[in-house]
Amino acid sequence: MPIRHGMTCNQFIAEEQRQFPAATGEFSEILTRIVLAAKIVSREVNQAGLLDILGATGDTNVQGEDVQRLDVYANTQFIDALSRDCYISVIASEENEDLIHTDESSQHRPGKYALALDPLDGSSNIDVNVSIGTIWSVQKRVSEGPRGTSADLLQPGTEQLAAGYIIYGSSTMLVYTVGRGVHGFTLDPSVGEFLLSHHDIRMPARGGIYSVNEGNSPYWTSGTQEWVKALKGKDNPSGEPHSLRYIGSLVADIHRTLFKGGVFAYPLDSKNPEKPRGKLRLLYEASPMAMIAESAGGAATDGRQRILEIQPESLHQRVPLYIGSRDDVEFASSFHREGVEVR
Ligand code: P6P
Repeated sequence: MPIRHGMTCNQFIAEEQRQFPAATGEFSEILTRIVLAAKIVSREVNQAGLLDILGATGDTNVQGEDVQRLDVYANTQFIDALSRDCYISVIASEENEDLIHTDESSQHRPGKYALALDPLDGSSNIDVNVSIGTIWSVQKRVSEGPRGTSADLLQPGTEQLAAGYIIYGSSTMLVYTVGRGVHGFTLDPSVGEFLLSHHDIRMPARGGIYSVNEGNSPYWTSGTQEWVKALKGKDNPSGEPHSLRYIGSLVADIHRTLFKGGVFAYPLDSKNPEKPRGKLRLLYEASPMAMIAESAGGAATDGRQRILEIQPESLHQRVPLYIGSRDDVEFASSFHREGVEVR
């Protein structure tokens, strides 16, 4: 079947698999499970105001953040969809301090794959109806034996087999890559299918938008302050003062950057001394988004090196992030190479 606009995501996954005659279908099954969970979570997110599922649970997660009920729901749906008789052996989720070992009774054990998951990123925006999202990444296991280990997740981002996000916004879109281009699928709720709407998305080489929380500027390094000052002038890749757009929801800010170009950044800041390496997490935020950015012709660094080349040291490790158009990320990195220690 040729790739055509409007084909379902599952049809697309099957067509992509046909490019690999030796494929067993296990990897494709993982992708179709993600599609299923995305449909279920999208339904709840879009009805949240009606189903009294809004609001916090009163718990805090491993990040010390208030857990919203939809966070818990999304985490459960993705873990269930990928645990039962699937090929994932182990999951690292933002919502869980420790590794999740999937269904021990699964007939497919031990699974050959591992999943990193941010089940509902930007959840603080849930109650005010701002777009939120799920971020995911699939790796091949490197450990032996019946149960996955953290080593299966603590691999550089270059080892990711697939990465993607779902943005629950004015429409729900699933955007993913297996390293052969980035493709977007828009959910048609009337038929319950994600339909191919954006084939082979290419990020502009530069853009006129920068996206950063300027409220943190008193806590930035001098390099970051100089960088943002340059963006407000003409001495930058576009030659014009940039516009500032900041939604405060990573998936939404990066989704806009993917299509319009420019740069999103969450720099180091001295505001949170207990988070000495930035706010965003490497395994299930920066690394999957970096694979998407690079597959679309963009770039992603921590200010000094490719995000994809960082060797993770812990499941919930944080990193500074500069991601977006190639020229804009290079420009941002040029202000940060000397060192990333905050003042
Ligand atoms: P700030 C949401 O909580 C999140 O993790 C990302 O989605 C978003 O990019 C960032 O934090 C926003 O952080 O400190 O600007 O509110």
